Amino acid sequence: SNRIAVVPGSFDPPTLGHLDVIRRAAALYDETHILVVHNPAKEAMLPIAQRLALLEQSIAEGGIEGKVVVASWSVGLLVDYATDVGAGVLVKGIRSQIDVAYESPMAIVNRHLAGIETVFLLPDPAHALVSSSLVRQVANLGGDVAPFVPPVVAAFLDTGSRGI
Ligand code: COD
Repeated sequence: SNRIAVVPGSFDPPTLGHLDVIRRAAALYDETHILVVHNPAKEAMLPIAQRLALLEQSIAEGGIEGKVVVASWSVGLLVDYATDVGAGVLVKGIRSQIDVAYESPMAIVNRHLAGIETVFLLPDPAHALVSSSLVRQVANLGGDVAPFVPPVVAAFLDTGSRGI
């Protein structure tokens, strides 16, 4: 069904850019699954369980309306999760041409694998330059991440409760 969408990502940590895409997806679809996927290409900062908790709190704090489910996926293809929950659409946020180049081959493969379409959403330009990797760098060097992340994420990173 195309009424159910999956928004996949590393969300390490969730940013205001992620929240912008989540808000737009939740307004478009009857049911939106935010799926935390382990990306083996990136060195992780937060454990998956922590990312799930921060996403749930950010979504509640952001007053995002609609049916939103937060889940994680670590075995098998992303499209297997989508098929399992009856989703016909993956939603990805596009910051720049680099995202288009990175996402396009995956979108074609996912359509071949499972007939699942990928919908690209453009963020509010105010958040278009924010990335989790930027936030990880600023946090690791002791800088203030508050302009880039939901308040609950800023509070979590500020308290140094990451255990590093
Ligand atoms: N503005 C708008 N969109 C944004 C912003 C921003 N500031 N920041 C991030 N986004 C978007 C990203 O473009 C992406 O769509 C999403 O939010 C998540 O971003 P990240 O950085 O948290 O996640 P990524 O880029 O590490 O994505 C990881 C995935 C696991 C989703 C990705 O690698 C993927 O789809 N993998 C497929 C796994 C699979 O099944 N492979 C086989 C077939 S290809």
